[in-house]
Amino acid sequence: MKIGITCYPTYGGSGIIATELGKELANRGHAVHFISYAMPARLHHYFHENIFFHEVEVMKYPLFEYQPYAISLAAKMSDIIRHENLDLLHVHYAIPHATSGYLAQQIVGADKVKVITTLHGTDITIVGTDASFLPITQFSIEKSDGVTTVSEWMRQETIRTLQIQRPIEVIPNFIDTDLFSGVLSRNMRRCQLSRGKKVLIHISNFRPVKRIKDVVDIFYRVQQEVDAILLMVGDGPERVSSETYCRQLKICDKIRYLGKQDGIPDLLALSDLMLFPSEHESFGLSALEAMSSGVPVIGSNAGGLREVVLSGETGYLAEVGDVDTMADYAIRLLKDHDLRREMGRKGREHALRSFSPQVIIPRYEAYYQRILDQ
Ligand code: GMT
Repeated sequence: MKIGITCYPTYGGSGIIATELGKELANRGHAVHFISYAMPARLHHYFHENIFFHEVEVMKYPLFEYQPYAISLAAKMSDIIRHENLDLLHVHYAIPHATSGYLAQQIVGADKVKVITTLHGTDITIVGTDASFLPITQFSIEKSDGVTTVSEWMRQETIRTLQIQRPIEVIPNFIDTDLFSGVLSRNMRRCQLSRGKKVLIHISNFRPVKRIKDVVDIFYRVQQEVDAILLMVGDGPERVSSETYCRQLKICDKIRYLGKQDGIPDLLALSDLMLFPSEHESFGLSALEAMSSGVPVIGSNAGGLREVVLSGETGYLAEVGDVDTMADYAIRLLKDHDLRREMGRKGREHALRSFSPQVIIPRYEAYYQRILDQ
């Protein structure tokens, strides 16, 4: 197939999934055309003969106080659909990609290309349901030829909040289980970060939905009982207030803010436990990366995370905001090496069985074919 993929090119989960999906499809012989305003982060230093990148440029003009990216994207999409003869366009994150996809399809003709939209989470739960976007989100989803999302919770949430009539297919996220194997690289074996202490890790975009203060509160309780450090990986609006809070608690010497990192597999291989106390997650890709690396996850009993972390087997889930219970679980796991290792082993097994590319990519291929046959 000839497939166009549009996503945010940054470090967010939706961009990562879109890029890794493109790579896997290219390995299976499909031609994959990425269309975005910048090359997706996971495509840097990666060359494949079946992968193409088309950059969307938005003309600067004094009249434009806000640059109209969505329509420049639609124009670029229509050009690539026509000249590369794309069979389908798979857009990740509804706003504005599903809208641009619909517009591009109208330009080239609905018989020329199918548009598939994957809903990733905040495109529905936070952005899409905001009054300023609601009608266009609903419209663009209903007009897509196919709609997928990453968990059953997210499917139900989309129907509940947007009253979507069209069927939504659940295809869970996947990860490269060879890359996230929990094996320390040579470079990391030399790393002096932990110095024999237990390592807790949190990875996110530091947005309010991630409940960053809870991460620090949990760690505050943990470090009173266990000799441990916390790695805070990623960056975003809550980082500064979180650092200020650590100073107030006087535990800055035990918390390392590492910012955005490429070497996530290495950092996970070094870790004993992941903290993921989000308000909700459509899926929780970082939790899956941790499990695949053999790292148990302590998180919230909310949203799609319940479909990823098996509470009591691959980690523990507690009610949103219940930092005491989460800290108790963390302390129990950090003090019991055998329990932690067993949970890590089950997490790895669960990742391999349910979320590997070998399991998930054929589901996307079959879905594409179904939509093309309609
Ligand atoms: O909030 C984020 O983590 C970023 C966001 C994105 O679109 O990049 O993540 C969402 O999509 C990921 C990939 O499907 C999911 O793993 C995350 O759970 C989801 N985030 C939320 O639902 C808050």
